[in-house]
Amino acid sequence: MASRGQFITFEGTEGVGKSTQLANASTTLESLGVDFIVTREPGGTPMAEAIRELLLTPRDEPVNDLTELLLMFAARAQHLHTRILPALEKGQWVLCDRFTDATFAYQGGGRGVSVDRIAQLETLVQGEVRPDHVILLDAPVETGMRRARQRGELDRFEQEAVSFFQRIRDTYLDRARATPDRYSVVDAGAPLEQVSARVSELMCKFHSDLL
Ligand code: Z5A
Repeated sequence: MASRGQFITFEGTEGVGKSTQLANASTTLESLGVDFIVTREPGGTPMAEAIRELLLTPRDEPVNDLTELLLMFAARAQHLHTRILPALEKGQWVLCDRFTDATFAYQGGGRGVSVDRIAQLETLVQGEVRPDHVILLDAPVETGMRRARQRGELDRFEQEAVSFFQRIRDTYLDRARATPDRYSVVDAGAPLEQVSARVSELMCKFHSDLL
């Protein structure tokens, strides 16, 4: 029977380069002969992608914080149980663009939902499942916002103020300090070649640690 795959998530404030580094990490894993899937949250299955659409679309109706939180976890339940866990059980690695750290950062740090409430839903939906490694791409908020804004139209989250993203960055960094074994904090404000080299190095390390 194949050993369980590694579950690796990519986190950070908007525009820090998660998509770019997921592609870079994929190239490295291919060169190592690792079988893997790439996915994202919210989303990753047709139903969870439909929930993503609900969450990201700017709307006139104010969105209640609890509604937003429950939709994040509804999408996660579908994604985790129908896509992520089956892949891990087959021995595939899972590279995921955001996971529950984003909920602690955005809904917790950003919106002010209590950590206890998020932790209760984390246990309900995930049981003991947590990422094996979290790559936290960290850069000044303005750097990521500038990069993201060059892309054009802003989604419902991207329309928030700098202070919202600053609280998110602070929450991510606090979480990384609290469990340093699980987090790799990468300076995402550095030139692209440097960030990519560091992320590739981490992929090689996670692979060699299992040999
Ligand atoms: N959300 C939430 O609230 N709660 C949750 O639990 C979850 C999510 C799971 C969607 O996420 C929203 O959902 C998100 C949080 C919320 N909202 N926000 N903000 P998303 O991940 O799809 O959206 P995003 O954070 O806005 O990601 P993004 O804008 O797609 O950015 P990215 O993937 O981190 O960056 P990128 O596309 O790789 O790079 C952006 C540009 O910068 C691009 O032109 C690159 O070529 C360039 N780039 C990348 N790296 C560099 C370096 N090092 N130097 C120079 N230029 C660079």
